[in-house]
Amino acid sequence: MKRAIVLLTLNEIEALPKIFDRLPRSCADDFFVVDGGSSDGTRQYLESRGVRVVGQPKRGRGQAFRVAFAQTDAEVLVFFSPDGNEDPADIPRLLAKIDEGCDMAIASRMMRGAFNEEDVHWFRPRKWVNQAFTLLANLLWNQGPYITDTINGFRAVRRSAFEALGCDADGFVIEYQMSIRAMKRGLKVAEIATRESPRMGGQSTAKSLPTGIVFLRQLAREFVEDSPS
Ligand SMILES: Nc1nc2c(ncn2[C@@H]2O[C@H](COP(=O)(O)OP(=O)(O)OP(=O)(O)O)[C@@H](O)[C@H]2O)c(=O)[nH]1
Ligand SMILES: [Mg+2]
Repeated sequence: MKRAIVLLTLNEIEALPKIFDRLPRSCADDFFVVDGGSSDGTRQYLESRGVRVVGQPKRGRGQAFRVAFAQTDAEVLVFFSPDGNEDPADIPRLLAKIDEGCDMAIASRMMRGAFNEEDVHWFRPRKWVNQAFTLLANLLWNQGPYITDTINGFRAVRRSAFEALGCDADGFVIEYQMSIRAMKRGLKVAEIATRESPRMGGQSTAKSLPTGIVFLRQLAREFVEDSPS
């Protein structure tokens, strides 16, 4: 089964060089980057390391996922964001879950044994909001085992599953849409416990309030999505 590791970048020049050499590239057949339009030298850094960098017609992580699938004939794609939040050592663990037969494997920051960036504080607004969206999705659509982190982008996805989901979200809500639709279609989703670390530099582009509103709107849209045939 052909596999690809895909990095998703938007202005990650501060963190990327600290992570790049730790990527387990030998566990995949293809390796490339989808870049959302970096202007800080991210693209130049990657090209100087001999990496294929693909641009996007429009900014947004949802766009980036679709560009990634169109760029490779790999049957499994694992998406990695090189900003410091994610541990490269989890990549082979996600791929192993796919090998065991699941359609999508998510690195969970919420399950037993996992660690969320906010767990160092008692006040965890982002985690709680994420958990509320996750609870709603599970209550509304999940007939299988509870999915603890429907939102994390660090995941491996089979091409057949991605095609069955028909996801059209453009931005940060793409992962939530993928998780919801995987539940609706009864796909097999597995999770591994991960440790989320802080950003190593650069800027987040996921602003909490606007992102929350987009998530609510997506939830409403998923109610009216035609049932899959
Ligand atoms: N290809 C692509 N990547 C993007 C785009 N927007 C964000 N990213 C990348 O997606 C990853 C996640 O974005 P972040 O801004 O870190 O969002 P976050 O992880 O919720 O926020 P932090 O907690 O600050 O890390 C990073 O690696 C970004 O560089 C985009 O439009 N296209
Ligand atoms: Mg991040």
